[in-house]
Amino acid sequence: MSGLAVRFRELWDEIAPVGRDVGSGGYLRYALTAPELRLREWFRAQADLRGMPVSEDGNGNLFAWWGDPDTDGRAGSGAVLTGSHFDSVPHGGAYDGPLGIVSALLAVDELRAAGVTPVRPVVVAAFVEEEGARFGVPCLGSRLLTGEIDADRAAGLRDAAGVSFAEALGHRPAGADPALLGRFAAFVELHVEQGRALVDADAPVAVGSAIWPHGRWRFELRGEGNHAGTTRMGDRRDPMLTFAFTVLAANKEARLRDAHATVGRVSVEPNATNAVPSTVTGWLDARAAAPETLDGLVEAVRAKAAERARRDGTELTVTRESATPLVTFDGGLADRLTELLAAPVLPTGAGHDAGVLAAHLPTAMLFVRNPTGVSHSPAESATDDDCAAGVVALARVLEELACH
Ligand code: HGY
Ligand code: MN
Ligand code: MN
Repeated sequence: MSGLAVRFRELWDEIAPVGRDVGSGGYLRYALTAPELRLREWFRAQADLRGMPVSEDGNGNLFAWWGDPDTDGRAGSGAVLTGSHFDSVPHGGAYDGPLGIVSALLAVDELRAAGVTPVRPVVVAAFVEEEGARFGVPCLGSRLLTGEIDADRAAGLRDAAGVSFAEALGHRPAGADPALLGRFAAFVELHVEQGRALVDADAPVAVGSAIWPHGRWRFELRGEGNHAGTTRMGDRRDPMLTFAFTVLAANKEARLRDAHATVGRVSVEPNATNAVPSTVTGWLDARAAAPETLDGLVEAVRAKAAERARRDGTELTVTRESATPLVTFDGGLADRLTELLAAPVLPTGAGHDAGVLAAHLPTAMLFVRNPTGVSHSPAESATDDDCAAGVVALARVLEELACH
């Protein structure tokens, strides 16, 4: 194993146990909860070891600065931003998010070891609540920074225990920060691939070309709670029936469109074995290569659910909770990195903070090979050698963008 792969493994092992569930081997790193707060403190300590002041943007996003920080940790214009997120989905993998942050810290080390000094600041970010696993809106931190979500709406988002984002943050989020955003000339996010394209391409690193449009829709189905043992089948208004039909419809309509539809989260009231439910709420995660395909998919699922609700005597409410348009990464930057790295180019169906920032500054993504291709699961993986190749690639990109 290369020296860099050994250094990667050493740094990686410092965070690997944080938030790992003993039972599943997956991670429970919800934004601003104890495990993620420990990772934020680790990040601050690592930045301190590197003499990189850390600023916070008032939304929970952290920024470690290499080069020209003034008193409050902010710096001059033209900074090159990199980094990713620490938070995970429930029982998620180790690499989704943290790999981008650890790789960025090691890329700074590599450049320094090579005697390289940036002429513009290099900034490593840790964005808050990228997965939306606690407060329901993905990329919450980057959406706040860019003004893509209203600070008051974000402040009022609540987790399953009823804790608001503002309470978890300790204050009302500051919201859009155009002055800070204006300090960055580009953003490059390194991320573990969430698929097997790099396995098939037999390459350790790829450059991102686009992010599929995608979003989350809440399907609320209301019926009539009743006794499971005394209520005749013909007398029921059972929202679970409508919900089950909706899930099957989503699967079929997605397949018909070569799109992706997932219902991985459901809540049932009263959620008792011997009670016909009164309410069933399910969340549809829908994604497609083209916006019009996505729109058609969601409308087809909504129409099928509404038709079934009429038959079941249940009431349906569909609410869009978040949406990300088709993101095409900055062609000039992507081309420049593709040529620099002689790497393949990949689209992705996964959302990222880079997908939010891409509307505000030149943005690119690097993907690191994932042998299983699996993500949002304990089976997510990457080899130390491929992670080292990711660090080398990111260091070359940062040198290209910040050192000339
Ligand atoms: O859902 C996504 O695609 C991302 O992992 N947040
Ligand atoms: Mn993810
Ligand atoms: Mn991610």
